[in-house]
This record gives sequence, C-alpha cells and structure tokens, in this order.
Amino acid sequence: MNNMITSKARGSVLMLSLWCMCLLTMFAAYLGYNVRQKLMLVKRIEERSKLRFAAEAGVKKAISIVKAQEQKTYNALNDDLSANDAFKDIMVGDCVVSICYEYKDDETGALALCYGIADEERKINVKTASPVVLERFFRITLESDYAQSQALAASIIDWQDEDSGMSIPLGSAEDSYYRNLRFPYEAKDSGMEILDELLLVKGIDNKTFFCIKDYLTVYGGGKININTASKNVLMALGLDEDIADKIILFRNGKDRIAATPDDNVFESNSSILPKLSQFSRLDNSQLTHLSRVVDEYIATASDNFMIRSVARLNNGKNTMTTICVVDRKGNVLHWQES
Ligand SMILES: [Ca+2]
Ligand SMILES: [Ca+2]
Repeated sequence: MNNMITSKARGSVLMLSLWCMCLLTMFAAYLGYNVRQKLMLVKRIEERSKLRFAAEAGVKKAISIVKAQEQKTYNALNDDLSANDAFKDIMVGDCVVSICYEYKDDETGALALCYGIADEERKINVKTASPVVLERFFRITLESDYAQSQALAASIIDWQDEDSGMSIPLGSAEDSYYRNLRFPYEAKDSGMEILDELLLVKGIDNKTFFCIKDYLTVYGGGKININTASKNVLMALGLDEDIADKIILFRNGKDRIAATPDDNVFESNSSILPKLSQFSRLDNSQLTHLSRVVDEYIATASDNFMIRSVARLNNGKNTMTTICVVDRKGNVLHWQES
C-alpha cells in the first residue's frame, strides 16, 4: 500500500516538474520574442536617426552652396546649383546622400534625374499669377478647352482672394460651393502656404494635381527665370510656341541637351532680345511681343530654391527624404521629412 502511494506521489511530482519545465520554456520563448522585437525596434530607431542626420547634413551642404551664390546675377540649368556632381552620392557616416530632382527635357520629353537644386522661379506662383496666365497654363498643360481652364484659374483666384464673390459668373467656387460638399469646408480666402492646398480647390483632383504640380509654386515674387522655365511655363506667360522653342533651343546649346556645359545663358533681361535675335530670326512683331513679356514677367536670376536630400542606408533598403525650401540668403522657408 505504502509503495503504491509513494509511486503515485513520484508520478505527480514528475508531472508537476514536466508542467513547470513546459511553462518555463514557454516563458523563455515569450521573453526571447519580446527582446528580439525590442532589439529590432531599437535598430530601426537608430537607423532612422542616422538617415535623418545624413539627410539634414545634405541640406546644410546645399544651403552653403546657395549662400555662396547669393551675389550671382543669373541662375541657369547648368550652373553649380542646378547641375553639380558634387551633390551625388555624398558619404555621411554609414549613409549615402544625394541632392537631386527630376527634370523633364522639353526637346526630348525625357525625364532625367539631375543632381543639384531646383529653383522655384522656373515655376508659376499660384499666389501672384493673373487669371490670364493661369488659364493659359491649364489650357496648355492639361490640353483643356477655354471654359475648363478659365474655371480652374478662377477657382484658384477665388480660393485665395479675401471676398466671397465669384470672379467669373459660372465655373468658379467660393464658400457656398465648398460648404455643400460631403465633407464641408470653406474657401481659404488668403494665399496658399503649401502647393498641396490645390487639392482642396474645385476641379483639382489627384490626377490633375499630378500633371500640374511640377510647374507651380507658392514661393517667390512671381517673376519667371527665363534660363530655367519649361516651355509650357514660357507659353503661359503669353509667348507663342515659336519663340518658346527658340528660347529652349538657345539654352540647350550645340548638343541640344539641357543642363550640359555647352548651354547658353541669358545673363540679364537686357541681353535677352539681342542674344535671341542673334541666335534665330525674330520678326518685328515677335520682338515687340517678347519685349513686353520680358518687362512684365521675366527675370534671369532666382531667389528661392528647393533642396531634395535623399539619404540611403543598407544599399538603399532604408531611405529618408528631406525637402527644404530656402531663399537666396539661406533662410529656411519650408521643411518636410518623409
Ligand atoms: Ca475668396
Ligand atoms: Ca547643352
């Protein structure tokens, strides 16, 4: 009898021990999993910190080059800011940083990655542009008809002007339109602070925004740099296609490629008419027209620059992009990390 009780007790102790071991093993596995997750999180935070630091270092390098060019009287697609291999693959600690932007060549239509900084004066400022310029821009860029492009232009004007009256009788929008949307809001009635605000304006959906965003800005005094502006921006100012083509051909130089060492440059507004008429024949009416557009809209230097600093780690698996807009003196106007 005693022997039976002893062996039962031994069996119970064994079972208990096995359960304990099982629980301990599960606990150890749980602890191990948690520790591993936490180590991965720490590693990810450390990597993000390295990438942020490297992207910021890239922006600071770019700002120093912008400041060094402060006194320059013109900016062009092939200068030290817009096209400079010093901006490619800069080593910062464990990271590789590039300052770059995408540029669409007007002659070939090809989209190229440029190492450098893009000026904002190559774009139309939606805060200062007239309805006429905006209408022409939409008609050319979206290939829309006059009524559609005029409605878009008026909607942008009405979104920003102080009053609540429509600038054209039909097609634009003010508070009464936005209040009746599924998720209502009101017209801003002041200047845009970031370009993405366009997505709130009547008629501008994601697809439209994607087509127009590279040609528009919220920075600068409204003058367009004739050395950097694209063909449809030049045409939006009222220049006919023939003159716009001649300006692009002149700029591109003998190799007919933008942002290469042989590019030609307009150093000042007073050099535009003599240089262009020497390069290609312009009749009297074209010269008169060009002169008027130059006086009203054109500059040869830029005052605001967008720096896009891309930091890469682990052969490009992890990246961080910092976008910064600075003025000519290097003052930061906008900062965005993603
Ligand atoms: Ca308004
Ligand atoms: Ca060239």
